[in-house]
Formats: sequence, C-alpha cells, structure tokens
Amino acid sequence: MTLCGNCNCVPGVLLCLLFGVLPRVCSETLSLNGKWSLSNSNGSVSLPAEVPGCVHSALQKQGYIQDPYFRFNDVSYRWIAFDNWNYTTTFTVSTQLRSKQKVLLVFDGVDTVASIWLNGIGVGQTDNMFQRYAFPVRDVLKDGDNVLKVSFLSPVLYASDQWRAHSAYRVPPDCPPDVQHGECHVNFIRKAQSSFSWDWGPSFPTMGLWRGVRLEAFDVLQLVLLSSVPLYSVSSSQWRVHVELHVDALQTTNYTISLSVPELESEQIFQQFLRGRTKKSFDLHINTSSEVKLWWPNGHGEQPSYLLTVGGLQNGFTILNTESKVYFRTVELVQEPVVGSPGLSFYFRINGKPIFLKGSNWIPAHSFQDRVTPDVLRNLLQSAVDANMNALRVWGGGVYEQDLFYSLCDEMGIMVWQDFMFACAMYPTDEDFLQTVREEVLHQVQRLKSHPSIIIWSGNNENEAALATNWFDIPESEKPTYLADYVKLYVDNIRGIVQEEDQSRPFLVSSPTNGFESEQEGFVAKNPYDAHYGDTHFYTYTEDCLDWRTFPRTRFASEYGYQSWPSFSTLQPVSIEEDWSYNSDFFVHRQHHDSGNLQMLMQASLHFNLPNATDPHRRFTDTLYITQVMQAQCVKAQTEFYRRSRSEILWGKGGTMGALYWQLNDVWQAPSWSSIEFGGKWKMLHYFAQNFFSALLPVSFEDEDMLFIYAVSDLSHDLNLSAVVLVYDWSSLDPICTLRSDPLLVPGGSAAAIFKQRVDPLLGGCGRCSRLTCLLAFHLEDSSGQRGPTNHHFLSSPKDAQGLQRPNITASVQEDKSLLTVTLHSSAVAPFVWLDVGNIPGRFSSNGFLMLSANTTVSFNAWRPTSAAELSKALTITSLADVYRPESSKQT
Ligand code: BMA
Repeated sequence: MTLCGNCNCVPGVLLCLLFGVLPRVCSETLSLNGKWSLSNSNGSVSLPAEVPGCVHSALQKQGYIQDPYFRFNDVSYRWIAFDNWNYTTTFTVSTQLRSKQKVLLVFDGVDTVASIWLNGIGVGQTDNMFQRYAFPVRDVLKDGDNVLKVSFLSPVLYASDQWRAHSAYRVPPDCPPDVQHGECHVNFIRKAQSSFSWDWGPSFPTMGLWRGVRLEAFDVLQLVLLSSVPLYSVSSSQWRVHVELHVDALQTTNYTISLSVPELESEQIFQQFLRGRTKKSFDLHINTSSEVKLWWPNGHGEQPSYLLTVGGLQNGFTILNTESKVYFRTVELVQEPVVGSPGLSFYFRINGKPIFLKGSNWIPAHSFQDRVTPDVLRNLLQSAVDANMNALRVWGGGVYEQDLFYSLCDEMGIMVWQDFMFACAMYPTDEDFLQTVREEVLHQVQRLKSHPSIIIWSGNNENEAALATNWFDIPESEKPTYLADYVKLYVDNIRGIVQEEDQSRPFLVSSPTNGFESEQEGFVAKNPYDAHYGDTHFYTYTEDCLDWRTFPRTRFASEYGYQSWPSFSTLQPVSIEEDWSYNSDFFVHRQHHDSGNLQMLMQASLHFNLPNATDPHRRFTDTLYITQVMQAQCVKAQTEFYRRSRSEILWGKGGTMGALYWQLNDVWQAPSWSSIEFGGKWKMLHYFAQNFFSALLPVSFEDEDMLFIYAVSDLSHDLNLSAVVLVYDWSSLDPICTLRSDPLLVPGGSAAAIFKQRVDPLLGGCGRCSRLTCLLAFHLEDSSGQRGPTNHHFLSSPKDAQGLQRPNITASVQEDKSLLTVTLHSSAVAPFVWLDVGNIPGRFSSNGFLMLSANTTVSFNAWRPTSAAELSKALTITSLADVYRPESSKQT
C-alpha cells in the first residue's frame, strides 16, 4: 500500500489517513514561510520580510539599516526595539484543505509578544519565544485571499510594563550595568535573556517569527509529536524504548499501534482507544537476544543509531507510518560520599562508565537566530569535536537550540548539559508568568528528550548563587519572599514537570549548585560554590592564572575563563581605521565587562612584556595577539589543574570530573571569553584546547620547588608510561639534557604522578641551566613511542627569559592536490608561534605552538577554495619575541 505519496506531511512525521474504500485522505500542510511584508506602528517603514526571520534582519536586507554589528550600531538602532511591528502575509488555501475537519495555524516560534489576526479576526496571542503555538482557524479561513497579520509589541516596553505592574515587591535586577548599553527588565519577558545585552553581547531585543509558520489540516487524527526514550532495567538486564505519541484524534476509535526496531528484531503491537488531544505511552521491550550497540560520548566509542518505526491501523487501514532515530545509552549523575573528603562526589556515568566531561559553554551563535544556518552550527560543533571536547553546556541566558543542534550533538557524541532559560536574575512568579513557563518547559522537554546527547536538565544559570550571595542587595527580612519564589519556580513548577515528563536523565535545580546538599538546605545552599559538592563557576582576573593554587579543587568546573580580543580580520569588517587602537572609543564600547580591557593587559603583563612596536597598527595587532596568548595560557593552566585533580583528594578536596570553560563561541565581534571568534575562526585558546583536552595528556606543575608531571588518561585501558623531559636553553634549538622517569602503570580513567624531581638539582644536573635560561618540554612514551601531545613547562615568566631571541621565522606554502601546508623555518626557540591568514576561512592543524626545532610543517584546512598563492600572500607570523623590542622601549 502506498502512503502519502503526494501529500504535504508534517516535517519529520509521515502521517496518512485512509478510510475503508474511500479515496485516501492525508493530513495536509501549507507552509506560510517565505516573503511577508513588515511595517512599523505608524506605517512610516514598510518593507518585505523573510519568515523565519526578524525585524532587524529584514531592515538590514532591505537597506533600511547598515550591518547592526558595525561599530556603534547596537546603540544607533535602539529605536527598532522600542517600536511595534506588524508582519503580514496573504495566502490562498485549496478547497481540499478547507474541507478538513480541523485546521491549525502553527507557529514553531514567535519572538515574543504578539497578537495574531486572520482575516481581521483575532485568533491568538503569544508571550513566550520558547513555546510552540497552534491556533484552530478552520472557521476563519475563506476562499480567495486570506490575510494573516502578526502584531508585535515592543519587547522593551512590554518588559517595562510588566515590571511596573509588579508593584508588590521588586524582582531584580532592574537594568544591566551601564557598560553593556542594554535594556532593562528582561526577566519580565520570556525571550532570550541575553537579547537585552550581556557581558559579551549587544542589546538587540529582536521581534519576529523566528521559526516556521504553517497551516496543518486533518481529518480523524493528527500526530503532533513523537518521542522515544530508551530505558535500561538493571534487574531484568533489558532495554525498553519508552515511546510517547501526542495525537489529536477527532474520531473516537480503537487503533492498533505497532512499534518496532527491526534491526534489533523487536516489535510490539498495542490496542489503543484514542479520543481528543491526548498523549499515549508505550513500552517497546527490546529482544534480549539482540546485541544493542551503545551510544558513547566523543572519545569513548561510536554513536550508533537504530530506526524506530511506528505504525497505526484503524479498521485494518494504515493511518500512521513514521520513523525516528533511537540511540541507546544510560546516564547517571553520581552524588555519593567520597572517601577522605567531606561532601559528595559529582560526576556523570554514561553506560556505567565514569566520564570526565571536557568542553565548554555554548551561547547563541548570533543575535539574529535566522542567521544561524546549518553550516554555522556544523562548523562550531565540528570545531568542538576537533578540539577533543565531549560536552557543551547550553547556557541558560540564550535559547533552547534548534533541532539540528541536538541531532548533530547526537551524531558527534557531544554530551549536552541543557539549562532552562533563566539567568543571573530573580523572576516573577505570578500565575500568568508561571503558566507560560510551564508550557515552555513542557514543550521543550517533549521536543528534546529523544536526544541521547542531552544528559542533564538544569533549572537556571547562577540564580541559586545570586540569592545565596545576595547579588541584588535584598534585605535579610525580605529574603524569604525570594526564596519561596525560587522554590516555586524551579522546584515546584519546572522540576515537577521535567520529572513527570522525563525520568531518563537527572535534573539539577541550578548551576552552580551543591546538588543534593543544596536540596537539603532548602534549594539555596549557604555557599553554592562549595568545592565539596556539585559544580562550580570560578572567575578571577587579578590573581596570577599560572599559579594553580588560585583555582578551587572542585568536583566539577562548569564555568571558568578569561577574556581575549578576536583577531584583526574578525574586527575589521565592523570597524574603521580610527577604531584600531586598544583605547579607542570602539574598543571601550565593545567591551561589556567592567574593566575587561584593563584586566586582560594586567593579567598578560604578569608573564609577558606588553607589545611596544613603534608602528601603532603593529602595536595594536600585537596587543590583540598578547590577549590571546594570555587567555590560552590561563585556560590551559586551569583546565590542566582540573584534569590532574580527577583521581586525587587533597586536603579533603578533589575528584574533579568536569572542565567546561566559559565560553565556546561568540555572538558578535567583541572581546569575550570565547575560544572561537564570531565567524568561526579559532582563537589561540581553541588550538590549545586540542591539546589540553586530548585523551592522554602530560601535565606539569610545581609545588614548593618540586616539579611534578602527571599522566592524565581518559582512555579505557591501562598504559605503561614514562615521562620524557627535555631541557632546552632559550637560546638554542638543541636540547641540553633529557630525563626519563621509570615506567608506571597508568590505569585508564585516571591521573597519576609519573615524574617528581626538585627543580634546582634537575637544572643543576643539566650543566649551565637556570630558571631564567631554560625551559622544559615533556611528553609521555610507552614501548610504541610517544603517546599524546608534547607539553612544556616554563621555569620563570617568559618576560624574564634570558636568551630568548627574535626568531625570524620564514614560511613556504605548498599545495599538493587539495592539501595546503605551511613549512616554517625558525632560527631560534619561538614561543606562541601564531599563523594568521586574515579572512581566508579555515584552520591550521596546529597553531600558537612552541617551536623547538628549526623546521616544522602544519597543514591548513580551508573552508572555501583557496590556493597556495592566496594563502602565502595573506600569511603573517607572530611569536612572543616579535611583539616586544627592548631597544624601542629604551627609545620611548
Ligand atoms: C558567568 C556566565 C555568564 C557570563 C560569564 C562571564 O556568570 O554564566 O553569565 O557571561 O560568567 O562573566
């Protein structure tokens, strides 16, 4: 029997209805995406607009405004979000569609506060960017032209009205810090919290239809949503797939539902009585004699998927025929007593195996979501995988990402820590607000729970900490009100819904939190940053980032980081020549973190000479470079500290099982904590992440003049390893001594001290070597040779290094078939060698490295066609000794 051959079906869901001997009747979908018209409240601006899209994108596309990211345009274009806007489209519908019993007008995403009019009749209202809306419109449709209008209220004015109406007590913060040039009261509107500005992003309070719009028409039955969650029973050693069908049944009848995973020879048939809008649950038990291949995080195995097919019969005729992907894995968040340490552990077990989470935090990839194309997502997520990450936290101040984001994470083995979208604020809890949040949470959990990549839900970003440590100066006497609101929102409502909908993964109320301990303390712990429990966020800008004593020996580091500036080629398209100095108005304007520009230079100056080229442009680009060197070194030091702390409890602390630095990506071209610039270019930090997240890693540190090297292994098997240490003089490319530790059995999934020697005797044993004249390079070896990357250890600040020379690096670019390589020649030891090819998109196999040999070759993976000639022309090379000239400092 052929099904739905020429019908429009709901994307992703093939649904077809056939009745007895009657001709086939399918559900019908009419997409309303495409060209709409857009106008402002008084009609003075009127233009075509794309749906999905937003007002800002439409204005730019039609030439009403310049690039909103250009220079100071974020402030120049403030007016856009203070106006009300109307989206209008005209469409016709077939008689066949109109003759259906039910017709729904479906919006997958409305940003945000709007009323919806069809042929002049109000059919619905929206107030939450994160909900899906479906309004019945059958009786409003007519022959000929139908006019659909969506009238948006200014989100800024709406938020402010809501805030004013909430007069009983304040719900802070009122406004973002001035340095962010943002709008106020974003906590009163359910839209991306960072859209009113953040400490890394501009204020663009968008409006628009940011996801698809369509008519869905059907008779008898519609499948609204299908979810499938595999669950494993330890007692019966059996998998079952928990399937939920959300249907709208217009005819009350008995249906036969069949579920099967053919590849696992598992099938079950169910009889169901369906009536109205309803959710039906089924358990498909997987044949115990079939071998189930498990989904593993990146670096721990493959990500095999199976096809689940769902069929439905009514009176012997097929009414439903759809399929979806299923991946099998279990997840546990382990919080249990730790030997030798007060508090509780905090780590994830996937398929029974403890996994160290390595990765970063994800923020919106653009202020205008319509610009987040599949290519943008693919590129960023591939960059995460290429840097050996296995986890990303979708941070709670942005958006629940589009389906493709999670599908790619499933395929790439990226574990997702999914926040709900509440960040750095208190929130109202009046009934209207709670109601819209409940619908949001329900929708998002149902939409996303089939993805194995999501391993945890988390209620909010930093709101427990904000309350506990009183960010908003709430008087002690008023605290109970806020605590009660906190519990009402995140525990009674959000957690309640999540746990009802999804028992397959843990729920955490906040991040950072003390987990079970926070719950014991009434959900807001006295100190949610306590390293003995849960996860921590830790930032310091003034202390020396290369001193590991600075960092908390936490169970799980879910945020930490340092800012840097993006490279010149990223800034150039949004700036002009007068902006190209570190203290320009543009540089001040773009920095949304109080004192951020100064903090970067201060941190850099602890270990590096600040650039002093006499040519101002050179000094400017060198300064961008030095901020990236600093950031890369700082995050490396902190991440290595967390990774080497996985197997150790010292002074009651340790057992660290996660390092997610802040932040992976950027929303625009500005200074931030990101390791990838807006546009996808890797900062030096991202190249460093490739190494510091590698499965097998040697890590060095000093404690009281004792040099330690740890072997950190995320592998599943044990290795017999030695550490090999090469001592170099800064002034020579030949090592002056080599030391080797005795072999040590390093168990898979552990960190072990493999090398230990006092620094002074070590250097003394090498002849004419001191902390100022020498440095160390080291790696791990087994009988098959080097395992993992080479790491290095500076014995003093590079700015004090004696013998460090300008290396005069020369390069030649070759092209062999499609492989582009750059061969470098250096006359001296060169730290932080940075290759930059301007705006040619792509990445090097390695960059920002320490050059300890005269020649080295790296490849360039271009993201568009290019040539050796083009690359060679664009290539600039900078190393540490190039940015500071002692002579020129004497001249000034
Ligand atoms: C944390 C995050 C973000 C912020 C970052 C850098 O607090 O949750 O809110 O952007 O630090 O300040």
